[in-house]
Amino acid sequence: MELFSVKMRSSREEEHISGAETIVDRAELVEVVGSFVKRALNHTKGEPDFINVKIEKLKEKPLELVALPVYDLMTPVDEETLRKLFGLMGFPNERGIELYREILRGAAPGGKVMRGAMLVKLPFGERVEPDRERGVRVSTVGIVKEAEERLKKLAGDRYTENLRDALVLATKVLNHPAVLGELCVSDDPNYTIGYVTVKGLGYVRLRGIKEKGLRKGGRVFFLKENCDVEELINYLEKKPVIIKEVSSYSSVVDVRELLSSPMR
Ligand code: PML
Ligand code: MG
Repeated sequence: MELFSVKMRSSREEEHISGAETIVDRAELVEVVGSFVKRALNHTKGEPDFINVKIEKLKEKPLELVALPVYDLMTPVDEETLRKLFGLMGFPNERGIELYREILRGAAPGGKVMRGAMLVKLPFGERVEPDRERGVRVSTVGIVKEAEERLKKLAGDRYTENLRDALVLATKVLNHPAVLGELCVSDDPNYTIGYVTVKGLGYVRLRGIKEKGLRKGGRVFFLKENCDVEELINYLEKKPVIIKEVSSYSSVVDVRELLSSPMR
């Protein structure tokens, strides 16, 4: 098999609109590029004036991972829920809430949306990403067709392309030993589901993480104190990862159910 990484990003007047990427076999390349361009042209954030599609042949065999278990929290999220999830991660709750609010304001200079993630380190949660405008972009990931189909089946009418893409990225991120968890708020104004991942638990989908219509969003990766940031960034950007299997999808009514999850 000849595998290729395909990446798309679009913007208007230099402001990021959307991005997508995958890893595909040579035979699927043309179809996938077409679908990415279509996606860029039909984004709810508006019409781009710049679309960049990059195709690269993989030089190394991808790391094969099983997707994180998904817990769909059916009750709307509030800051108290987020505090509990930061607690599970072992991250200071109040600093977590500050970062969440920073995302809602726009975490790049001037209140703009960052294209990539903030990196914050224990013990205090100071930001350590080298570029505060761009952040750190997770890249070179994909999911095999069978796993995608399985996720569709498990999630049923709660499946979205955003969920698929986010689960793939989040699985790669949390797989790194120095990552404790992640917080994500979509920057799509019409998409109000976000998530938190927690090491040893999984991916917790959070409904109503922002007000509908808000054109802000972003990600934070929570890191252990001894994390080698340069090595982590290299892994997140360059290491090819492909999701081979999906684990589970369960509904949760109260976040407290997760505190005693058998996974922990
Ligand atoms: C994004 O827009 O980049 C983030 C999407 C988050 C998806 C959350 C979910 O549906 O579980
Ligand atoms: Mg997005």
